[in-house]
Amino acid sequence: MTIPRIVILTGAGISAESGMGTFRDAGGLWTQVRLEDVATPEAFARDPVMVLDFYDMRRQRAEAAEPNAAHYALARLQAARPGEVLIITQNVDGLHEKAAQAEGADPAGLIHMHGEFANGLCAGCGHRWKWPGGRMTVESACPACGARRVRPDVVWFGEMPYRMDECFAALAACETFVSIGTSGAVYPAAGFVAEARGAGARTLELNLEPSEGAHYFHEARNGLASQIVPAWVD
Ligand code: BV8
Repeated sequence: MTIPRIVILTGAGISAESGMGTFRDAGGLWTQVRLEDVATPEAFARDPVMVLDFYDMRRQRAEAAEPNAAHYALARLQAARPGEVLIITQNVDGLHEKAAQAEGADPAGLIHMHGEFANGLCAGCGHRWKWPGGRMTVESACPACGARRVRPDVVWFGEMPYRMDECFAALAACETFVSIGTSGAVYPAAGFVAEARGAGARTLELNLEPSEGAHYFHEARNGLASQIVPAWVD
């Protein structure tokens, strides 16, 4: 990918209107279950059944979910400006891909820094593959090494997010940084706006309400992503 002129960071809020739920809003996932019990390597080692069930429930919800107007608007922007727009998503729900396929956008313009529900990962040999569907259990075997240590390909707390070098290179060179549907609570993603602004980019927050990092943004528009993102794109 060429150096993108526009870098867009998305979080759970862009998928809220697709029925995916968020983490820290009222009724969010972290109000229902402790992240320490389901989203750390220690939790997986301690109780793999609980962790695998938590992700199975969310994967099934994602498989049934459809992108909303915000996902489609970003995909239209990417299709209209090939190579110029990079989406870095914290989401693992696959909704940006579904929108990109529908709008003919290049999937190379998408970085899943926290992984994807769509893949299985072997905690034994590190093999990653497209999850064929169905439940992921402690009996699931790695197609490469046969080990029964299969986990969802998502980045847990305490693990290094994916493709950070590419993310920071894009933040250092982009003209515009837009953050959509994220509370700004989780690092390193929460630090992206400061990186981009420090490198001279214009920064914009599109969110239901001001995030924890709102003070870093030159401009903010608050409202539902399905309304304010298409309004910004179009
Ligand atoms: C790492 C997995 C190092 C997949 C997730 C103290 C200070 C700084 C950092 C730390 C610290 N203590 C610990 C850390 C590090 C830690 C961290 O940041 N902890 C936080 C809690 C303080 N970070 C890490 O561990 C990261 N790794 O640092 O590694 C390292 C170095 C060397 C070697 C090895 C390791 C890894 C972080 C990734 C964790 N995995 N998810 C999954 O299960 O989904 S994080 C999880 O939170 C999700 O990925 C999610 O995307 C992410 C952020 O949440 P949001 O997306 O922002 O969602 P949230 O609900 O919070 O907010 C939603 C927003 O949308 C709200 O603002 C709301 O108003 C808005 N909204 C709602 N509805 C709408 C809307 N907006 C528009 N329209 C709507 N309709």
